[in-house]
Amino acid sequence: MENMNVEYDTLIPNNVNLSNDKKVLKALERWHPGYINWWHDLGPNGFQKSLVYLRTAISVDREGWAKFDYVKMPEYRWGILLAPKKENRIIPCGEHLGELAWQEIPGEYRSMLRRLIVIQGDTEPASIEQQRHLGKTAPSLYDMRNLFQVNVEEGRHLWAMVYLLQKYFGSDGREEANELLRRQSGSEDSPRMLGAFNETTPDWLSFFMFTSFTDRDGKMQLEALAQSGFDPLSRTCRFMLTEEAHHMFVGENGVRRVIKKTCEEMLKAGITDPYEISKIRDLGVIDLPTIQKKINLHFSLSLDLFGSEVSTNAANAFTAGIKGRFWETKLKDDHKLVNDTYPILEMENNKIVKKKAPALLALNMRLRDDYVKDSSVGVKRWNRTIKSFKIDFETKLPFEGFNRKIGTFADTNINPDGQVISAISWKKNINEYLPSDEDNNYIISLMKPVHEVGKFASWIAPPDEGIDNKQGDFEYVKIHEA
Ligand code: BYC
Ligand code: FE
Ligand code: FE
Repeated sequence: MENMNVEYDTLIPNNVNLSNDKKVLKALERWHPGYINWWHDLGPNGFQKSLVYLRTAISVDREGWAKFDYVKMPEYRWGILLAPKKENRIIPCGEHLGELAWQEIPGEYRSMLRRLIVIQGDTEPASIEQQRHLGKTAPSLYDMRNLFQVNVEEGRHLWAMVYLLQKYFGSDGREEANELLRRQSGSEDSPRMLGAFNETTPDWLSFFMFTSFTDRDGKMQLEALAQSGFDPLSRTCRFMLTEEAHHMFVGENGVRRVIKKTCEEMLKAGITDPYEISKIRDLGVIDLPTIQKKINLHFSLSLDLFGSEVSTNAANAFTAGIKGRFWETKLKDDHKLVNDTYPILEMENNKIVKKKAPALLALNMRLRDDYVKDSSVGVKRWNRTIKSFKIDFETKLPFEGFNRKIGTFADTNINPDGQVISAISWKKNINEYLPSDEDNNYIISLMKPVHEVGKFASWIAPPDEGIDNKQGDFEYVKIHEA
């Protein structure tokens, strides 16, 4: 058995025995100051000296996970943590199916692996940059704590990818690691790599939508990379997935609490029509149609993260055994897919047609389908809340072709119901589909910080349960105590 204890005596906390891997330790120690500078410049704005009630992993087994304590964010013991090795793990798909998983990089797949690891690594600091101003408008200390928990863990995910780059990719890995701190979300000259990570997250409803929908893309991509025949990547992603669950909880529950508060206030005021927008806004809550528009926006941005429906990149990665499907090992087929087909949607003469494509080429579409299924579970929960107030409204996921920039639907105007429409009609109705400036300004106007212990902003209900079973009057962030 290899030693999987977490070392805290090195500058870089880790469970990969870095104290015996001096070269990599040195490389990471050299990267560390840049990370800290980046964290101070582009990480959470303010609160760096506050004490935040954070969860830190002290070991990678189930029992070791939940250690909660007050920590200053820059002192959070992020660390490089890999899930335990599975002895004799085999490559689950592609042309190397059944061979022992690789502990070193196979030369012929080096650049493909590097690209995937760099893209994955790029999203992590990007999300922190996108969320950096939100601490200032947190609707409660509970929410502020959750935001910072997500942020420090995304920082750890960056470390996890940088470790792989530094350990396995030599000097070009080092360069890529430096580039990860140089690109910047929303920058003109050196933007983050994927579209959704250059958008802004200007308000807390956006944050909850982002963690519901975009972190869920993270989950799906990590599940696919956890199937990798490159074992260190698989183990890294398996551990990241344990954190991802909390990110999606924060998002899905956050949206649910916003919905709940809206419904409560409508009921109290005797408003049953969810489209009485101005009356509902007078109550200091966010009307359900605006919440739906936010869903439309964040869901469509997140779908773009799956790439094109038909992709040779995806086929190559699968065939190489570098990236599997969602829960690959549980699927009952030959795991090679050479002769299989998969149903896809495609634009043809301005019509949406269902077609069969070679299954290998359709792997992005397949992962996206799994993602849509996973997302719809959350939507059902939101609707259960609305229903419990007997309000006649259902949130729903827009059609997959709506508002897309990547893939077959990119150049077509399609409404949320899935009808192809004219450019004129799109322009005319855009404010019904996506949040308008007025909607966004209204939401921004609600973003007033609430720092009193146990109190919540007008537009969001308290959670049903505290973090770590804490009571409602728990001080999740000691803002001024240092
Ligand atoms: N934006 O064959 P195609 C997370 C490019 S989120 C810009 O269609 P492929 C997190 C593509 O790069 C998970 N460009 O797609 C969440 C390619 O360019 P090149 C992040 C895009 O390669 C919240 C070209 O279009 N991890 O962890 O099969 C908080 C043709 O590509 C986009 C991963 O994504 C786009 N949206 O699939 C924090 C896993 N889409 O190379 C963290 C690693 C495509 O021809 N990445 N392009 O110049 C991958 O597996 C794949 O690269 C993708 C794209 C799924 C992203
Ligand atoms: Fe992440
Ligand atoms: Fe995440």
